[in-house]
Amino acid sequence: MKSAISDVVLIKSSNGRWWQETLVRLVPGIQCVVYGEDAYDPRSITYVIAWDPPLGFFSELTSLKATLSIGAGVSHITKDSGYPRSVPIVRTVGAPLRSRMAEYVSLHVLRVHRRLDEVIEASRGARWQQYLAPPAVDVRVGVMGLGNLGGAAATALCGLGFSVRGWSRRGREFQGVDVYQESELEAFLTGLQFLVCLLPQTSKTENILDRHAFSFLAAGAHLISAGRGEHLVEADLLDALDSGQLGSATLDVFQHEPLDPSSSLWKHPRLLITCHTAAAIDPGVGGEIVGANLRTLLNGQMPIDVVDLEQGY
Ligand code: NDP
Ligand code: OXD
Repeated sequence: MKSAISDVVLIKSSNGRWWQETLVRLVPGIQCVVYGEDAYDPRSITYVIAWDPPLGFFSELTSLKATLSIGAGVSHITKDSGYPRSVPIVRTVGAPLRSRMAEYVSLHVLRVHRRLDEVIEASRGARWQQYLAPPAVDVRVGVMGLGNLGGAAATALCGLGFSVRGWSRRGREFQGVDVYQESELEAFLTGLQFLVCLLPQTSKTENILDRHAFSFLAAGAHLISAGRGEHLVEADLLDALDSGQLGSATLDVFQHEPLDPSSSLWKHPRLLITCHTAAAIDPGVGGEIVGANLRTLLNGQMPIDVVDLEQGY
């Protein structure tokens, strides 16, 4: 490793001390300071490891060489217009996140498809009630975003036998999936019975889950939103649920997290809230991924999971 001694890592996380101990163990010789807890000279900071830094966080970090996002998404960093655009951002991705997201999407598509909530209710009420589901091949599921996570979800859904469509910016081919490109959004949405959103948050994808999008879906379609809360227009969701245009929604991400206990979303009978855990992995595994990316950077190389700041993801 070339330069660990002169490099200083600033950590911004609610779990800052854990990250400090982990990185010092994984990257011998590295100095780490924790935002909000340790004193440091901003000009000495060469790397940042962060989740949801406050606006203005980067303004005095004049020696910054790269930022490592604790998370696969980076909108929590790029939302700051003061982020220095020449400084690369590396995101945290890998097989553990992919299999977690594949589990989450499969779980909730199957829960709705096999009417599990009603099955549980009948069982609790000692009612012998058979709920039959159509064959999976007759059910159209659309996945928005066919990247690391959307790709894993689409592959899992294909494996379960669903008829899977995918929507991505470039519309690149994807095995087993009927792929649509950015300009084909309406054709992609038309007649879907399930819509799964695994897009990154960019200026083009914000508010994409709105009444216009819902109007193309099959009546009573089901939404699973696990990309970012900023994709969803909450008022349009509630209207679509109340009108029956949507049959249910499963939401993992929100504009403000944690979701306020007074939010009406918690109370809607056809809404299931999960708490940004769709692709949550073991912290130790996440630490290993970030540590490996930091070692690559310190060796003077760029990790493969560097973000295209022009595209915003
Ligand atoms: P990737 O960057 O690997 O994939 C993004 C996908 O979105 C690509 O297929 C890309 O198209 C597509 N896309 C981007 N912009 C557009 C657009 N304008 N129109 C159509 N398609 C578009 O991201 P990941 O799969 O790793 O992660 C996706 C998001 O999931 C993250 O950004 C984050 O917000 C969220 N996330 C949620 C988690 C959770 O637990 N809920 C955990 C981790 C991440 P193309 O293939 O052409 O580039
Ligand atoms: C995210 C993550 O980016 O949890 O949402 O990794």
